[in-house]
Amino acid sequence: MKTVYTCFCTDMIHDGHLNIIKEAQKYGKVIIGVLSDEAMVRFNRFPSVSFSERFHMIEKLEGVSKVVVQKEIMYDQIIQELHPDYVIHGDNWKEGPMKAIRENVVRLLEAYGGQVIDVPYTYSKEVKRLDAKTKEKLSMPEYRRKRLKQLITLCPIVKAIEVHSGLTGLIAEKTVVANGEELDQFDAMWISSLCDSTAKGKPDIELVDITSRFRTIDDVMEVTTKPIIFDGDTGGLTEHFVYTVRSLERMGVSAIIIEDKTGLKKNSLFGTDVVQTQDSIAHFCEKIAAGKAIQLTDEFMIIARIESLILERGMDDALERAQAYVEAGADGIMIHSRKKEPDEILQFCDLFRKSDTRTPIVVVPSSFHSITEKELAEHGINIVIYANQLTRSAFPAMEQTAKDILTYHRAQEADERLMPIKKIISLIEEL
Ligand code: SPV
Ligand code: MG
Repeated sequence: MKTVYTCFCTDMIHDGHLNIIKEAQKYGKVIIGVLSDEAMVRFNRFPSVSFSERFHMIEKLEGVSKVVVQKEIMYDQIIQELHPDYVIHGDNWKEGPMKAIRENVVRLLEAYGGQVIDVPYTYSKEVKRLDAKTKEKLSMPEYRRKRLKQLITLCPIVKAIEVHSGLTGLIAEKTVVANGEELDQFDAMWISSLCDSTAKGKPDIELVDITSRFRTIDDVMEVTTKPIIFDGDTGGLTEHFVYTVRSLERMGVSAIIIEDKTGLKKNSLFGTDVVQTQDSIAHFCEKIAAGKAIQLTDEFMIIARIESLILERGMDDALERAQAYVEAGADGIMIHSRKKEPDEILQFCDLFRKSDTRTPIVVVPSSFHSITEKELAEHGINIVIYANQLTRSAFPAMEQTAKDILTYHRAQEADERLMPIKKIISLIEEL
């Protein structure tokens, strides 16, 4: 008997899946692959139920002969193992990033005369409703908050991008690329103090108050499901910081990063060009400990950011602080640098990892931007934050458009570069 293979990467079974099984049965014995959590976060969205629950859910379906694990998004390994006569899938994979997966399958099957079967995708009201329900679930505080910790265990390196509005949130949420044989997307979002302030036309000196920062988080949360890392600047007074921790935790934010500076905070990328005061180890540890003592879940993370390299205080100072902050309860360490080369960051990570293999390390490669995620991961880094690139790409584009309109006294010249009106009015889906 011939075999028909399909891969499911879903948290619930709807009519669309049942239809695929029904169609598949016409061709032979049905084998279903369940996509691993690791692959699912890159391809689709974070699974809201565990892998074993998803596996059992599919095992129980009628008409299924065998259920297997598909470890990777691309089908090379699974096809080599199963050698199916057919691979069946909804025809929605002919468009968008999923096209790369279909091409991969076609190529693999062609090698031995296998065939792809495209089944018309089931666009029913019920399918749409169930899909929206899963997505909504992921946006709820109790699901979103814990996701950063889950991702740290699942991903070789967690990739976060800066967001400062609903619109940038949507870019972080929805951008997926198909790079040859690979699909990828961002895992998390960074609410940067620099970009949140810049969007409001204000300097990055803790001037935008916490209520306004929360408002930004809320705008982002309304339209996204991915976890949020909040740039908490210095954390403010310890007496205020504890309230911030409580609020963020309640909102469903996954982590706050606070930096060991005191007094008037200036952006780190100014380095020693401006006066910046580093906090004492003892005082900063007290702040971390107070935050940890007040939080109510095990899921929320307080990450301590070390400014020693920025302020040219040396590697030993950075390492001493890292150890002290971890002992005070920090759930992670962020080490920052404004050097063009990543050497001091990598040296720090290598030395830190000699005595601490567990505490997550976060880096922000804004100035040392040539280093790849793979290299960072090889040095034990767990989270990479692209802290300001969306703001920096939008500003010159907007400025050029303003200049063009002033130069030509009309909008035609600028318009050629712009998103079509039809696209902008339909960019945001209505409920
Ligand atoms: C931010 O994005 O606001 C940061 C990172 O704190 S940096 O600007 O590099 O200091
Ligand atoms: Mg900042």
